[in-house]
Amino acid sequence: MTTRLTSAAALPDTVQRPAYRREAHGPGIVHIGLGAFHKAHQAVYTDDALAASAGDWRIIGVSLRSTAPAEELTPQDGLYTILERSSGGTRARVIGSLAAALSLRTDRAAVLAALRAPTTRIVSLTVTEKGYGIDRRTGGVNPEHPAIAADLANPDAPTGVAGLLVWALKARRAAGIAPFSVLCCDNLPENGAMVRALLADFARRAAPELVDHIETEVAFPATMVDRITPARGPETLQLAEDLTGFQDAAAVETEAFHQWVIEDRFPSGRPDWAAGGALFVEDVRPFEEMKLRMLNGAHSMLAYTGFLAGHKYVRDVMADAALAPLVRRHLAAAAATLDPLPGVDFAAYAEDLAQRFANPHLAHETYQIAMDGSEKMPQRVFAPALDALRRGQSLDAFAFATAAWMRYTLGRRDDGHAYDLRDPLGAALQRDPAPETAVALIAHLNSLPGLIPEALQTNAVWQSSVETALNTMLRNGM
Ligand code: CS2
Repeated sequence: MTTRLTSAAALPDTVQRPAYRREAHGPGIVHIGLGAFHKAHQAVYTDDALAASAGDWRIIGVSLRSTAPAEELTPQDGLYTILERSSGGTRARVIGSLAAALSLRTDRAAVLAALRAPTTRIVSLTVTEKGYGIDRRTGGVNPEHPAIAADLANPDAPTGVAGLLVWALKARRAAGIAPFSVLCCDNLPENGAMVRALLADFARRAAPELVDHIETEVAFPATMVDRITPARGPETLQLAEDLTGFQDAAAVETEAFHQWVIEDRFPSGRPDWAAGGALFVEDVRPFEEMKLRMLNGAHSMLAYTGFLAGHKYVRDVMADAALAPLVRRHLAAAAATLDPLPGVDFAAYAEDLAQRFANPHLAHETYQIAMDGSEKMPQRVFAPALDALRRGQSLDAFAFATAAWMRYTLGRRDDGHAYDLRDPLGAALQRDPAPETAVALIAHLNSLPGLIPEALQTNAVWQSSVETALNTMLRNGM
């Protein structure tokens, strides 16, 4: 029987391992959202930074609800394998940047202590779009979000992102400890400013004396993050064991490509993430728009169409001769809504994306990407549609993607087989009885407050384009 991964010492030479003495580096980051994406992205950049330039920047990883990441990682002293899968083969690498893995549910005191510790100079976040509890209409908190509601009622026992961070910033300020920088790594537009507005609004309701501190003294650098990282498949752990010779309960699969563009505002310092290839810029916005509209927009479009057309994985959609051209059309339409970005060729970026989506070694489920559509469609599809409208460009690609998402919200396939929507708005999206015509379905989704922009709803070209596509999908099947 193979032994469990607990040390990098005995790994075969084919496996890249931490090129630094782990115990010589103290923690400097608390990361909230200890999922596959963090393990395949920020933790890898930090591993490179520690190897290149040292520093006390190891990461204390925290899960807010699940206990699984801590249970998998703690017996392995925080070590885990990433499998980089491309046409060139699979490369295994063991990452050492995690100093500890905690769960808020079972390690509450340790999490709070880490957030308060003067050594913590950055708190980074990957909690997915729905994890924050933002009301997109106001930019402030959504008081109906479960964690926001719980934490506003009981700010001294926080459970969600806003509650925890405001609690920690307050405790630090009272103790004379400088605030940490807050680094949002989720696929949200202007993610730094968005989280700042969220925390300021939470504070306005729970700790008003802190609003000014949050707005003027805490840094919220914006980021664009990219690495396609599917949920772990049944063969991931076996593959990790085959390549490393050790049993690893925490292995993740990802692609070879990775990108991180960061606004360089870290008053209390930061790791040398440029060593791992991170790009530091003045203004992240153009990069983030490009990525949200092209990669994520096309992803959502192909997830809804692909799932309903019976394709389990993204790569299967790209192998479908009817759907692949629609994905390329979407990429081109999204690119046309962007201002030129010096040094970036959008056509080449689109081609790279099509290749990445087609990666035959990545088992990325369309159903995974289809999740949380109400949180994703605004920045991925509606925002570029509004820009296309302003620019007098065709709306067809965005209307088609919207029709596919609308069709998906019915929660049943063409053959009647039902599936779970997995969307925080779930109950509101699905009306009972279900709308039977395209017009009725569009009217229902248009009526949900703050979801589909007015300017689209009142535009006759948009309406008819969505209706035509949706009618075809309903009558003829995806
Ligand atoms: C995907 C993203 O699940 C999704 O919604 O579009 O997770 C995507 O894979 C990443 O943003 C790639 O960087």
